[in-house]
Amino acid sequence: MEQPHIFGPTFSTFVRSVMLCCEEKGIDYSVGLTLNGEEVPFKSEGHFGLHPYGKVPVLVLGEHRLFESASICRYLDEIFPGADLQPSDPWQRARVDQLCAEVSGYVYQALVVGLLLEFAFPKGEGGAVRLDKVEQALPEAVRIIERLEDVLGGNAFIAGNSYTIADALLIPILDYLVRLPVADRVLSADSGLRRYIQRIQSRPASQSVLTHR
Ligand SMILES: N[C@@H](CCC(=O)N[C@@H](CS)C(=O)NCC(=O)O)C(=O)O
Repeated sequence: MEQPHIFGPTFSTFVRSVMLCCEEKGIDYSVGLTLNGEEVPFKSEGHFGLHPYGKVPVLVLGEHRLFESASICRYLDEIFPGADLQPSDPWQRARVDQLCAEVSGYVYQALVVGLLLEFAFPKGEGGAVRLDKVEQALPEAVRIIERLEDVLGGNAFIAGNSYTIADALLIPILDYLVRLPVADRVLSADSGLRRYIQRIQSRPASQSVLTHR
């Protein structure tokens, strides 16, 4: 089997999700804004040649090119040996798929676009964080966290009792969230979700991915 290349920077939450799936399954992979060892600048013609919307990640595997993080993770899970990252039961698998879409859509929008990017790439005067934008984003972030608390319930993993692609999509977002100066306003210090984050952060696969800069 050829070695997958994940096209994208390692600070991207979605790139990290695909890296996590590789790490959890023990797949050797390469990662970066490169193709066949050549640099492909972000938003360049070459990048749009790989991804019609100029986003990351893109999976490069032999002649195959695939975008959309959850689709990439599902494909890698199916073709490589190692731990299964999706349940075999159709209902449980559909629930994991639903969660993947929920995390990639609603959760990403509220927590990453609404909040994290405001701190990562401040657009205020003189490069300051726009605190009014942060305040506006907080209620929806709190609502999303409450929803995730409900989904988690008393389980060890976000979709039940085993690690799935949904955890790989979620943890890079939550890992950034807990480092924000406003983290305590979104996530209480002693909650099931906090303990979930710590548990998943401490997995060997997470340790090698979430510490990338
Ligand atoms: N639905 C896509 C979303 C990809 C996405 O939004 N990636 C972000 C990085 S985390 C990106 O490329 N942002 C750059 C941009 O929007 O221009 C997926 O699941 O892969």
